[in-house]
Amino acid sequence: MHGYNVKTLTQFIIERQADFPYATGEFTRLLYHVGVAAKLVNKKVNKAGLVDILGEAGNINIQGEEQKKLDLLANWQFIQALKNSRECCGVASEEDQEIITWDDELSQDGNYIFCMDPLDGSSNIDVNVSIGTIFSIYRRISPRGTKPIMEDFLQPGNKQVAAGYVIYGSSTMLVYTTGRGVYGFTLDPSIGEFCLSHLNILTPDDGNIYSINEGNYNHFPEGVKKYIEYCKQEDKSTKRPYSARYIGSLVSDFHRNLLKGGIFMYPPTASAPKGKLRLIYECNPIAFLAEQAGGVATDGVRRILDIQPESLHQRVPLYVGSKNMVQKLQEFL
Ligand code: P6P
Repeated sequence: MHGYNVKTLTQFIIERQADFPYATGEFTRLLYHVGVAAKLVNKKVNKAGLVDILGEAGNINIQGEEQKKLDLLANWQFIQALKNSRECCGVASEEDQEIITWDDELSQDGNYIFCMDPLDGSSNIDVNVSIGTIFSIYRRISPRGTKPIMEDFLQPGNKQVAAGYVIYGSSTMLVYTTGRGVYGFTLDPSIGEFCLSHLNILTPDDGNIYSINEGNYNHFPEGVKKYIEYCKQEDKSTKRPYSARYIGSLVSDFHRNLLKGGIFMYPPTASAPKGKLRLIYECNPIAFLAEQAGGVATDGVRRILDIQPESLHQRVPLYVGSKNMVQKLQEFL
């Protein structure tokens, strides 16, 4: 009899509930609902090629980008699940200009706020490149029983209670941290459960992969140009020249580097003088995960998690990955 010893996300969350001071099960329920939304979005992503949800949704999202239908579906799906959890009092999403709150008392009693990019890398959807959901969870600052306010969402990343991503790739994985290590769960479609597959992910201190869109090379800061040249120099003792790997989907590039070692860079460019990636729902969760796995995440000057956000959709440069690689880059910056 070949049963296999599987631990589902739900079992794991409940087991780890005891890690939480004054654990009341509220956070457990919230994370459970994130898992449900991830499974539902996965279903849609996997069928994207078949069902007519490809292509432009026609309207422009607040980023001025063509909004693809799958973006809208993923955004709606996560917001529904968060509302159903009754533990979340508000949501900040890349797809919505303003924070999302609800009028009912139960939701306003929620202790957590949720920031997300519901489907990052959506320009990759139509060409079947893996995409992802990125999320970040905070305890609210404003009193329970009221609607959350902007200050609840402008907390620095070092106040995160949890962060994670779902990668809809060759397999679908949910990777998250609550500040006690990074855990990976792989979706087993045959039982419809996320099963623990990576216990306590640690990123190598060194790697030989560098990820950056070199099309913007001419506009990079001098230090970044020098580091890229360093990556290309021959030096067997430091495994150089490194390999250039860039998918153009943050979750995919980050996930590969997290497991194998490497550095991901999105510096300021001509079209994005403050960097392209968003602090609140892209850089902060990625930085929390990177640090929990032993890596480093900086905007070139500041630790990402220490940056005090000023606005909901604020962009920052991002340099994240293996400790020694990011530190080498900082020498050039
Ligand atoms: P570029 C996708 O649109 C995204 O937001 C991230 O997932 C990805 O890392 C980045 O933009 C790619 O940007 O300018 O290199 O195409």
